[in-house]
Amino acid sequence: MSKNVVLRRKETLANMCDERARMLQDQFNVSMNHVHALAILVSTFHHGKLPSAIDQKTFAEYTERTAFERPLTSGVAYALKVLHSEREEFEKKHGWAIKKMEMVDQSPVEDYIPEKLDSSPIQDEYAPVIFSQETVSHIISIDMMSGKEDRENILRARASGKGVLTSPFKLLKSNHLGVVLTFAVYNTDLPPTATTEQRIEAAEGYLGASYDVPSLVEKLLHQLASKQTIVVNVYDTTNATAPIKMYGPNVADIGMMHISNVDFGDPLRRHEMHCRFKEKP
Ligand code: WA2
Repeated sequence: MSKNVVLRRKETLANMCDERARMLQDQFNVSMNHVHALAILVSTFHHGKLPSAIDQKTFAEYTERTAFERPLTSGVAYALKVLHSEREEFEKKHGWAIKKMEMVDQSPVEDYIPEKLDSSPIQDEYAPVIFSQETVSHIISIDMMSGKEDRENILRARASGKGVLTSPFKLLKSNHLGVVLTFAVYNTDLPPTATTEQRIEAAEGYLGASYDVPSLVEKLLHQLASKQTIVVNVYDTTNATAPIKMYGPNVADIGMMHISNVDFGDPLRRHEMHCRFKEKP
């Protein structure tokens, strides 16, 4: 190949990769803004009204009807902050026990039955899911603080007041790696200048969205008639020495490759899109 042809191919690959990375980033950003707005909706109409104007039926209907506003998400849910001293009253009021996420005697996907979950052991506090979109109704009553990734996300979301993202992990009832985005919901008297301690104290719950990355990126790339041309991989490169593949086939590490950054809005996480041509010209 002449030097010029190689240069042109490099440029084409870079442009295609940047375009796809930008699309993914933009769609993620759009859905992140709507998840943020849902957190404000819960604050206004659940915590801000007595009696609450939101129950599971209302939440399920509203989130289903506005699902088009949250591209790439597979579902949204709301978990309440419950201190141990409030647990008994909470469980009596809802008519169910707070469950722990770890599955006992269940194969992860096929036999996943929430009723089989163990009731949560005693903890300082819990984050049981009280509202969910129908697509993730299997997480209702589960303490989200009993899962490592969900717990870290909740702690970071309420301390920062920002939307935060987990590392990729296997979501419940899914065969794929996914990520969870979390926004804390605070009681309304939280000043904008609040300290971390005040934020933790003022937290009332956590609004989260789950992203089934492989199927959603697949859908996104499908809209571009380029699947014959390039191979795309998406990585979480937060730990530069141990990148986690979130999407794409195993490909031989040879030939021309372009790396585009993907910014999902959480400064603590790094993501990259790696693109290659499918075959030599
Ligand atoms: N949502 C859906 N599937 C999951 C999951 C999750 N977390 N965790 C594991 N599989 C209610 O941050 C609060 C959603 C957690 C929000």
